[in-house]
Amino acid sequence: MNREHLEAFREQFGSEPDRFIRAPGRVNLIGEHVDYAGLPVFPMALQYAVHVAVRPRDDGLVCVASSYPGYPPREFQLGPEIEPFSDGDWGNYVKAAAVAAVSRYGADRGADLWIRSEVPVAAGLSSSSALVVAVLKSLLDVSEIDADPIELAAVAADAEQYVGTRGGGMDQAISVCASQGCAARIEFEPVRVTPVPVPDDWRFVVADTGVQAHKSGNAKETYNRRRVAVEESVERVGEELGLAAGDRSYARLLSEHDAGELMAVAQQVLDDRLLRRFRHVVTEADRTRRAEAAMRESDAVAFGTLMNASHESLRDDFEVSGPELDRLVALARGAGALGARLTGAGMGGCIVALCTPDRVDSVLEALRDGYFVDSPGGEPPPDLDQRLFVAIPSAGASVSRL
Ligand code: NG1
Repeated sequence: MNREHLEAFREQFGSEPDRFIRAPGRVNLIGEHVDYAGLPVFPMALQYAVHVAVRPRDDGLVCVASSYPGYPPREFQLGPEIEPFSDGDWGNYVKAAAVAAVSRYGADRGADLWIRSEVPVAAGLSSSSALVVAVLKSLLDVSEIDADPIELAAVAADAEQYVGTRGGGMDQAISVCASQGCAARIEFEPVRVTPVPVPDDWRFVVADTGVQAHKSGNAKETYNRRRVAVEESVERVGEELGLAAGDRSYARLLSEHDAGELMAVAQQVLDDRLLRRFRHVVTEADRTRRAEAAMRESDAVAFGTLMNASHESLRDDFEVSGPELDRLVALARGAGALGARLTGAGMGGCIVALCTPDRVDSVLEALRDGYFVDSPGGEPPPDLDQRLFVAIPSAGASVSRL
């Protein structure tokens, strides 16, 4: 709990909250743009979270306000039909959670919610999913509904589609199910979460380009187009391999063929654009599996090398990097990071770099001086702590009663 948060709640609603809900953002270490292909990913939850101060209401209204500029107060009635606000309105993330709370769990009690987010918005650190998970947990908690975490993760992932992005389920699963000190392998269909302890001497540095990729706005089309390309490719390759329509999944293809065989078939049936999207997914699946093994063996050099290859694939084959992301990646590598890559959907947002403890300061300094400070010896931006930091693998969402 945070005093300013409490006071902001009092000022907005004229009463006291009786519980706080916390849902963390995440940094994806590897396994990018493959969750919606049904393939495993490997993120960890951050020390930064969305916090909600909550007080139940008995009139069925959900009233929500936030500290974030540009996120004005919103209110609506809980019920079987909840019409969205206009396209791009932040309140739609709240409504997404409310629709799921009512339709999937029968929640019937409204609430006053005051939201404070430490997760940079539209930076590829999953601020949107942390918000959906935090509100969903809040609305279930006031209705005294105790949800199974794995089921909640899947419900939150479906819920977020209400805003129009056809995302995968990685962000919600890690925000709900993360374990302190661990990354996690997340598998899909059905969701499964396997914690993997992060070695004590590994440091993941996160740096935010400041280029925002709003998935309820400018980045939605690009993201959805990538997903369509990924789905179209697997359909065509699966068909060529004689699989029945319902069986043409990446998981099925990869269980029966190695990457070389799949690429040989793909070359016959896909145009250049789809071939590159397909190659990203197939090679990223392999990198993700090997990266998990490298973490289990504390092989930081191998992990870093796989991160580098992931970035190259996202830049060249998947085309979701950009000059700012490439620049941060180059600065981190140049200062001694073992690997660096864009993290999250891309098109802006953050990079993540792996370093040994003795290199952390030089990597932070290189990023700060080479990107965040305009001129040598100049001042960094006031929010530098949230834009450049060492990620601490943190626990999943939680509720605390006052
Ligand atoms: P971010 O980084 O939060 O925009 C998005 C998707 C993930 C995943 C990644 C790319 C949502 C809520 N999140 O994450 O499911 O596909 O892109 O790996 O759509």
